[in-house]
Amino acid sequence: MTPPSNSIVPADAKTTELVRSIGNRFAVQGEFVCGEEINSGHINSTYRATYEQTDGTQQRYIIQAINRNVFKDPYAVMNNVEKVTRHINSRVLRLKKDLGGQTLNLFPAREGGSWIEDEKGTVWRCYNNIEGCVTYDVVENTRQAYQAARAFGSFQDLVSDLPSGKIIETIPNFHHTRQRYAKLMEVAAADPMGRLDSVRAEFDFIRDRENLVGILLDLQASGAIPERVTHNDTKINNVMIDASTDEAVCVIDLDTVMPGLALYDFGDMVRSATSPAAEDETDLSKVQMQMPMFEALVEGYLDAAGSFINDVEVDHLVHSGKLITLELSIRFLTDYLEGDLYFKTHRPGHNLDRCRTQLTLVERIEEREPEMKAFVRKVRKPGTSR
Ligand code: GN1
Ligand code: MG
Repeated sequence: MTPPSNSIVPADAKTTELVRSIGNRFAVQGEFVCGEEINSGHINSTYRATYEQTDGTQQRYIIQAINRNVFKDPYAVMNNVEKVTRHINSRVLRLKKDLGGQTLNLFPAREGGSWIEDEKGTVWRCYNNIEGCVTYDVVENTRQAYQAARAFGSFQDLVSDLPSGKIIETIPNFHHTRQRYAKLMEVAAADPMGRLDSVRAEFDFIRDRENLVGILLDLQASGAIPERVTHNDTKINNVMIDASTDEAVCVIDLDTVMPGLALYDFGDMVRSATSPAAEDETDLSKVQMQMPMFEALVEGYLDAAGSFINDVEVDHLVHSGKLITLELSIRFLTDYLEGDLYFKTHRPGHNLDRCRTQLTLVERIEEREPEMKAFVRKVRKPGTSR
């Protein structure tokens, strides 16, 4: 939640006033000092508020507005976040399995409950700021990749005994790649913005890979891979990394914690951590699948999750990276064809640029698939755990 310094937007008077008025409705301590917008993430709006304590120290909080266009039932999101944070905090205390000293906590609203609703119907919540940490949109070294993957693996472990019945599916079929593909076909057929002709190459690239979209769903239906409670948004900038030690401290962005497949989480790590290029890079020659980063992800993830994931899941670690990268390219292209309704965009063609980087990464993964699979087999032999 503390992003790289370049994504913090200096506050204007309007933002300051917004942060002050929302912040003051939560049970935060001290006098309001300042508020700033944190411009990361494509869905919610995030701000940081600083309050001065009576002893002169400063306390910071993260204040976030839930995007109701994406999360149709923000109360269900808050139900899940309450359950997950409570569960993790009690398990961390119980097992003394502290992932670095800080966990995510919701601050109660003054009027009661863990969220407030403003006059426009927007639901807001307030978290502690994870101090001394940064997030990376692009991983800088293999230690960060290892640490992030281990943190997401530990997260899956921590929520593994949270009954999935307690968690509401806030975005149904979120990673149902076959449905994502079908939606793209539907939108392309209607072509509401008249953009299809300009994206024929991207569209055909995706269509050529239709055979990939059902592989994990079929394995799930056959019982070969189990449904688990998973994070579902394991983009690498959703791990808070200690700025001085590069150690992962805390996993954030719990809005899509839902029943899902462990492989969707691993796949999104591959998508977001193996390339040195930004998600919206326009120079596609910069997009690469860096083998050392992939290896660090496998090591970190298996160190934390190797004892509970099964051999079929291990066999599909590489596939999951390719699949989730393809899935996100499908989602970005669908949104581009629909007129940019879902993801926040900051320039014309932004979703198309994002789609192109994903497709390039799919190609880079395909080129190195045998090497990647061989590495997984070397690290984890069938029938063993790690
Ligand atoms: C969205 O807002 P953010 O960055 O946490 C999206 C993810 C995508 C991601 C791509 C609810 O996440 O699924 O992988 O963008 N979240 C939702 O950067 O759709
Ligand atoms: Mg998210």
